[in-house]
Amino acid sequence: MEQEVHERSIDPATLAMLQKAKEEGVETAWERYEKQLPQCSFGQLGICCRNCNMGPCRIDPFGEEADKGICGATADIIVARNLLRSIAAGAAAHSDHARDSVLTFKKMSEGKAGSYKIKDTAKLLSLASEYGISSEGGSLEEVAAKLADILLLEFGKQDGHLLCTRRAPEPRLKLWAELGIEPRGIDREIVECMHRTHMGVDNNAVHILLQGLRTGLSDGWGGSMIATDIQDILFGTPQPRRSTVNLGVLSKDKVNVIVHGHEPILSEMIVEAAEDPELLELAKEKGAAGINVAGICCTGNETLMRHGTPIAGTFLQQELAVITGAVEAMVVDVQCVMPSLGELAGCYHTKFISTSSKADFPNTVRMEFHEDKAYETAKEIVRAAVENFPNRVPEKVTIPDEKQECMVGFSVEAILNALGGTPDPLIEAIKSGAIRGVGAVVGCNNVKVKHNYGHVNLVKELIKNNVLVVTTGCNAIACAEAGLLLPEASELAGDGLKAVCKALGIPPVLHMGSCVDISRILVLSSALANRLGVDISDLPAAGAAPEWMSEKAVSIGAYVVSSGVYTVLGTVPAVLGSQAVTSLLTEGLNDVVGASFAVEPDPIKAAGLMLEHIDGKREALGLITGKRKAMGLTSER
Ligand code: BF8
Ligand code: SF4
Repeated sequence: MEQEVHERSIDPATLAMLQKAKEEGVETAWERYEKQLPQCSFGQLGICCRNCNMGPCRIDPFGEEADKGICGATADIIVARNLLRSIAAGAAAHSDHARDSVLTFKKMSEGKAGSYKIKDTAKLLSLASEYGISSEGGSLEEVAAKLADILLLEFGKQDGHLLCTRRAPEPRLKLWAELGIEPRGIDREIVECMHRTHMGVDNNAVHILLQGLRTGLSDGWGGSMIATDIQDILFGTPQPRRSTVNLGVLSKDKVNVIVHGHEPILSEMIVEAAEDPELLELAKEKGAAGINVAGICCTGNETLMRHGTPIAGTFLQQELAVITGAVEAMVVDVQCVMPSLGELAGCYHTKFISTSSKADFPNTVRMEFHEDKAYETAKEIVRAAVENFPNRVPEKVTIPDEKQECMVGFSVEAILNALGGTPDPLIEAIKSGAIRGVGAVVGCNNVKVKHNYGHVNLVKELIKNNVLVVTTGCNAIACAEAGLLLPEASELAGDGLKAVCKALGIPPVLHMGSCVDISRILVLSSALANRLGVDISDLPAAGAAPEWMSEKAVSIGAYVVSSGVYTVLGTVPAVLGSQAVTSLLTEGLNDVVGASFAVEPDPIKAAGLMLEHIDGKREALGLITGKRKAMGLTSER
């Protein structure tokens, strides 16, 4: 049965564009989802295997027909192997992005990456000292070159463990060592996943899953962390600033250029090129009032955090941006880019420009982007957008009114700054019970969930219960669209959190960046745990991904839980076909890494699970619990 348009999102701008799509007869992810229904239940349960050409094999979940693949692989083995391949793909995506950042950084240090510069010298020097590089007497570029060399080695490392992991608290490091899951070289972990899941290699579900945890860790405490650090040096460490979000940020009279994908290496240059006097002059000649750059997905988060560039939408709004009829160029690099965009762009005047040597799509204009002539290419891209402005068809243009203000830019450095230089005020607020705990809410949109419903309701429920929320990725954009990233949103928070937010002038939901910036959440968790003299798993903290869809989210889940953070998923991972894997993920992991997953599609119930977990941790730490506080008691005993 066809779903009514209003059931698809809680966001009015999204609904308006879905209605427009319907009237204009263009298809979006929602229609394609309906055509997929009912989705294959073997796939949903994770019990089909195509890892060799004797297959595909599938296991009968009712045990009446095949209970093994042709090679003898059971449901447990097949589910675990499929999960491991997803983790590998997710870790590869984050880490390959990181590699490109470091390669650009290296070229910059050699003077071979024309327009890139060192933007945050303090961060460069602090990383140099962390990695034991002397900055005495050498130029900043020399220091950068040495740092780049050390970081590049992390990808192909054959001996020892990843250096970033040293940022984790001592007890966590010890635990990883005991379990044999300390990540080694980043590429090595990913390659080993592919090897282990080849036909006839690793056939023990627990053994396979441990490699999944290790590979996840090589992403969170490796690739993602390196990407964040290097991007901060090259483009600046985010600081609090204001901006706007949602489809209403598109301009009626300016040239609209959307940057979509994940790598700021490209979007930074586009933002700069859009201010080029020559192109602004050309825009005027073409009848436009200027050039407006807006982001989608995580590359949008990167430029939002560092420049306050507005964001046009989350993952599920990428097609809707084109449907406004007001986008001159949709410029994409890698990850989360729907291949449908090419055909869709053909229904409007939009130029769909792909730029990465790794990612081509149907019906794109290819304008490949290389660091040595980054600015020149960015200018060419923006020029193509400007020249496309006269092709805009006024009758086809509808820009929704929704344009929400937000406050963003909460890097760890910015949070510590807001706290007066140390995490102590936050710790005191947690100890006193003013802040009950910290919730990390992250991840995608997924057509299986009403767009933004899971994100917004879960976060609202947490802040109402005095949980300070840190957010990244599409959750951050969803929260911004709902007005939750404003200091004024503390009115929706419980009294304790409200008072803290008011005193510090911060929103109750802190935007910490893109998905690779979940590494910032790991660093913050370590700082809090170290200050309290405990492990991350002892903190009154919990994570959630209410609408996740991507394999990157699977890798993130693996490293967040292995780092000790209980995590609630809003969409069901393809593991239910194996009782053993399911119970390991939802229970067994507790005994292994001190945290586990839960699955709860209802965001209010999901928040309830997180609160329960947070209260349990408060109690274990001897802190005042919500219940005792409500009874007017000020201490635990
Ligand atoms: O890396 S949250 S839909 S945009 S995968 Fe993609 Fe998911 Fe959005 Fe960013 Ni993250
Ligand atoms: Fe079937 Fe085994 Fe081949 Fe998978 S690896 S397709 S289960 S025979």
